[in-house]
Amino acid sequence: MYFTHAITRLPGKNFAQGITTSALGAHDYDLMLSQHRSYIDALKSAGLQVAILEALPDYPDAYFVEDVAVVTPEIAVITRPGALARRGEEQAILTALTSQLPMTHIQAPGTLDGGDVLITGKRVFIGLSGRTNAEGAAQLGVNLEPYGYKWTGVPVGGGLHLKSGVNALSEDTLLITREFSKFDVFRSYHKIIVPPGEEYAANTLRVNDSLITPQGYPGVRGAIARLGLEIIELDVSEACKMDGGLTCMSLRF
Ligand code: CIR
Repeated sequence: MYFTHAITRLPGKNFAQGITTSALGAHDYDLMLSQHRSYIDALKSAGLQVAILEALPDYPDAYFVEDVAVVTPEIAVITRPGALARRGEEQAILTALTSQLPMTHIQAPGTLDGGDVLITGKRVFIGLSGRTNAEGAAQLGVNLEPYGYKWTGVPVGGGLHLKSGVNALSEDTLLITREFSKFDVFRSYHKIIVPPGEEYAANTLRVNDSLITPQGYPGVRGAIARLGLEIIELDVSEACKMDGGLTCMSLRF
């Protein structure tokens, strides 16, 4: 969880044409840009050097860069996004990562979205979701095993991604929805269970000594404040309308 770099991508004017299941009202591009700028500022204030890539007009969801690569200190695995409309975004991340790390790719028929990949230390939980299939999960696992990682598939059920419902606040503490907290695979972790109605805030991002959390979830804020880390609250209403959140908008390494 100690990172030095992040990659982000600017949302495009057509960001509202991305995939969404939410009906949370009208979209506002200027507001999206200013919220995205605040997000970048938060990453910088947590100590990261932040690359900002240009918007991709053909891919309105491309600013959710987390989904197109899984980056560990040892290797970058370029994904094969599960949504057809997003297939191709992964090519556009290559140049940003090429100089940094050895690289490998998820191959067809595997599909994998980075939003389904939760890494704590050398443990990797891979959500089996509408976006990530068993083949994609296994390919990621096999690519990481040589570096000492152990992986487990986790059925995601109705949500978009695994990290829509569970994220690591430290190597042994998870912020987790009640539903995921019942899963045996998470039994050895301390768990902070998000209060009912605050499930969106399970997508809280630990960066170095900061926790970046969505604004407007007082129960989660109160619970995570006890960890003694700096809390940065951000309004991410526009990304939320597109089914995205804080982890989704960057790659950290
Ligand atoms: C999608 O449906 O793919 C985007 N609208 C949202 C992706 C959010 N990404 C993430 O949770 N990692």
